[in-house]
Amino acid sequence: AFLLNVLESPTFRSGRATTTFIDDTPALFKLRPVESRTTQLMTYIGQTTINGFPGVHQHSQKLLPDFDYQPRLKPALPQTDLVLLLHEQGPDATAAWVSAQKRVLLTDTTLRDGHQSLFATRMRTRDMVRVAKDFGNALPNLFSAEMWGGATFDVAYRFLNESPWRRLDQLRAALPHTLLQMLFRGSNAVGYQNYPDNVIKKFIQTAAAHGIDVFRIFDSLNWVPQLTHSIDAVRETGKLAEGTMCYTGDILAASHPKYALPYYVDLAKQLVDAGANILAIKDMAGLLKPEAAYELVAALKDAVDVPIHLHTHDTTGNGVATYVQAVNAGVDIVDVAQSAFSGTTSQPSMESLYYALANNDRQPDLNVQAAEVLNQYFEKIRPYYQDFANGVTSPLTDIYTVQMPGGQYSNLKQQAESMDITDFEAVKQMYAQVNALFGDIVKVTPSSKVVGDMALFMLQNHLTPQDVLARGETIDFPASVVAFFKGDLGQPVGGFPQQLQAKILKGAAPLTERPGALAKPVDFAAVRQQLIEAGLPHPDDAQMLSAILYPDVYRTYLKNRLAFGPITALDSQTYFQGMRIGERISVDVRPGLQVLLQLDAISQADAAGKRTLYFTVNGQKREVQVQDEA
Ligand code: 3PY
Ligand code: ZN
Repeated sequence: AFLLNVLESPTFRSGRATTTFIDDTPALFKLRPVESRTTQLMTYIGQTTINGFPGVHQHSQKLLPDFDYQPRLKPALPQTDLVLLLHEQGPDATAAWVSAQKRVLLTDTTLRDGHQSLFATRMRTRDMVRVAKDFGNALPNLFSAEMWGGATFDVAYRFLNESPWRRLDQLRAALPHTLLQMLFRGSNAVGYQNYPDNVIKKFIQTAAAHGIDVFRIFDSLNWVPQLTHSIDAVRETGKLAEGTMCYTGDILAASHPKYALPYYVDLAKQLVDAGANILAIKDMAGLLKPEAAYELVAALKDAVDVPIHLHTHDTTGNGVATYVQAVNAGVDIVDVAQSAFSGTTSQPSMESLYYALANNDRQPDLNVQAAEVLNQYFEKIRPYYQDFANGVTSPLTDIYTVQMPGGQYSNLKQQAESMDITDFEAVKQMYAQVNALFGDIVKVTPSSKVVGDMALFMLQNHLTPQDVLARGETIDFPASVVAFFKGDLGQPVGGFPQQLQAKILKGAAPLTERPGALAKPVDFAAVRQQLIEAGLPHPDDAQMLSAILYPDVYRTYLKNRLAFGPITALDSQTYFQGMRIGERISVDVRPGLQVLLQLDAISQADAAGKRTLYFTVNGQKREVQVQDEA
């Protein structure tokens, strides 16, 4: 319990988890009793009821009745168990099996990019795990389920108060015959900055040990030197390395000369030479139009021998058309989501694609009725997450010129609103102008954030691109922009625009090397020792990596876990909305231990602003006090 004290130490709070804070803070070791599980639950429910949850509106009524989901589908085994194949014969044999399939294979992204792109990555593990058996039985012949990486890691800890590692462990156990896939940001791992090489390698080894089979590895500038280290690390684990090219521009238009077909063909060859078992095309903004998809896939099939895996977003409404043409050109795998979590900024619908390929001899091997039963579950839980929706309800074709990734749209909108910039059309136009100013760069996490930060900065300060070029040396640019021009994210295609770079760096020398190669390795033994001293008796690699990647967020997570206890067992409406007077819930705090909780009354705030919530818990009267922050 003394962990709680440690976690409040300013050093831990500052995010410098790799510095030694134990020596300086002996007072951390005072023990505090851990509250009972029921008190922990009442405390969380009380706080959420009184003070709300970030981003969630007050709802006077439950949005939908609670339901106890029971599996509905009969057991179904895959034709070929790819988990077994990968385990027994390795990644090259598995990739060769993929290449030999006549039908197009599917990756289901519902549990990662689907909810990341529609609902800010807020889907809770509980809502995934209870449908996992049906998921496996509905989709036995999937290539993979993408269920980890990208923003998952950060959001799970920060907003859902749950461990992403535990999610991985639980889904691994529930889906023994499905390849599990993650999105890995290359040198940026699952974060927004470069990490030392030893952290990247340790992360990949640990994720593999917890059950990730397919690592989709991208770099936010398509800079190959930042990918090779991760590809090597994945190959050492015996898992599948997907070398990824982020798609930008338009290969069939003259508007983006840097990103013509030969650029991608050359990049593909470099990735395969670097050891990629599979080549992924990551069309994060949904810019790849159907005819361009045909040309690109056909050219890549000629150029490389590994399977081609295509990822798009349906932001423009043309996702299924793009996939149909890619299928006609021989693409091996495409990414789709369950219909209820598909469309607009998410992936195209699995079921729609299935029907779009009727009478095509490459139609996927899918029991579409079973998929539709599975989809009913996702339809049912979607309302839990509606408050996090990004407001995109119909196709956005201006994305073809703005080139903003699906996942960035809502973030940037919120960022703009928080700065009192309400004209989002102006933000979008400026985003495109900044991209041109920067020399037309690949825009995906984290490079897309740099472009977004600059666009907002220019709008706020009434700057045009001409102003920036004319008097940039007098302008104090946002930190992310300065870091980008310093080379902290790596080197963009064709290099930096040098005049602008000089004005932004104001005499500082830019890096031309890979930042990860220069970074000092993290001393794992020291981090482990600090966690032990902080009260985690046996920190494992997963805990250590969390403390390294997200020190502040992880610290708050540990602190909340002590304060709130088994809140991952709460139903999602209670988790996000708290309770209304008269409501009753049951919580399985652990197997065989169920708590019945009813909220009876809430007092007015006392002089100190505290309110009392009166509960009946398993028939007994209980109460908890909460500070009203309103
Ligand atoms: C991520 O990095 O989270 C992405 O989904 C990028 O497209
Ligand atoms: Zn995506």
